[in-house]
Amino acid sequence: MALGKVVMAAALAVAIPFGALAAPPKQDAPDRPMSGNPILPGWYADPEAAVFGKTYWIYPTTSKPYAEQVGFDAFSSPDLVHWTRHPDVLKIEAISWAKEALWAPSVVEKDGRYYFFFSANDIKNDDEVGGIGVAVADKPEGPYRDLLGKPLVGTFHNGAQPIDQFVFKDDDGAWYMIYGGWKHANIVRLKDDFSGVQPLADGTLFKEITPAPEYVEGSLMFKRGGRYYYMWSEGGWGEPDYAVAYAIADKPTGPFKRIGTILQQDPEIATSAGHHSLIHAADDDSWYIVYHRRPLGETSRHHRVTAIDRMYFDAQGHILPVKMTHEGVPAR
Ligand code: FUB
Repeated sequence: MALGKVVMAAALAVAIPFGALAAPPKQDAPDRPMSGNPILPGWYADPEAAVFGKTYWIYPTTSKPYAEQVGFDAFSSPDLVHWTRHPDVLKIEAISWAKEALWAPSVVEKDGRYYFFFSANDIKNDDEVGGIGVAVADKPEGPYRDLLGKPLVGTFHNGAQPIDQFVFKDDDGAWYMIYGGWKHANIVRLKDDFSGVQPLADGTLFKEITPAPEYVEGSLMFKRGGRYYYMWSEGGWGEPDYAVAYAIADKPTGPFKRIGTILQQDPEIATSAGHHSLIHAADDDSWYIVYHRRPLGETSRHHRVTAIDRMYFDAQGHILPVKMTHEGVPAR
């Protein structure tokens, strides 16, 4: 299984000429077992998908009232169909400065260690303690311990609430973090030991890259065909019209121009679809979108489930609208 997490797509992109491998939506592998949707049991949101070695991982937010969001579970699978729960891979007791609202993991491997970026406390101003933190472990399943003993980003910059971070490694080895709630997004370049931020090429530390007035939160970046794709969530996550949109640019710092919506509610399937991540299988250039959605008939904003479906590009490299399903994806 030759697979790479989307944050490793810089290396993969060399082998994928832009637009050369476009594929229309299709129903494939009818003989293989299907994952079904949702793929995780229980209320889980903001799923971060990763591939470490030959194992698929999902690190979600536990979707509960904020005061009860005091830990993270992880899930692993050999085939995208059979998932094993790893409870409490990061507990709030391991983060001295966090008290609630543990959200939106972004997990990467670097030099044989695993780094778990998270948001905590849902801070509303710079007087509150909280923001984006980072924890570290020797194994994907943890246990993770706080790396810094304080937030990595603990204040507002350019109006962006410090939440919903996504960590991205570029071709040249530079690590970037894209983040931000409250309708503003920033990009920062991380120090190599993830202990803080260092100046971007233009000298700024926190560069605003808000791609469109519709931007709300849930940033994600990947590289394909030498270009940078920026994806994000729009609307309110408690509302049915939560959705995912995207833009493309020649640099990770943009400028980005919104192209369109690719994931949104379907009256036959679910509402409130958003805050996603991606898996890219390099061997057959297939892409999977892992996202949360609200089952039809559910009204509690915390009742969000994690689902997986295929994502396709057209010949120009544009992302085609995702068809949400109850069937999910075939085993691989
Ligand atoms: O799960 C908590 C928050 O809901 C996330 O930070 C947002 O992106 C939204 O999904």
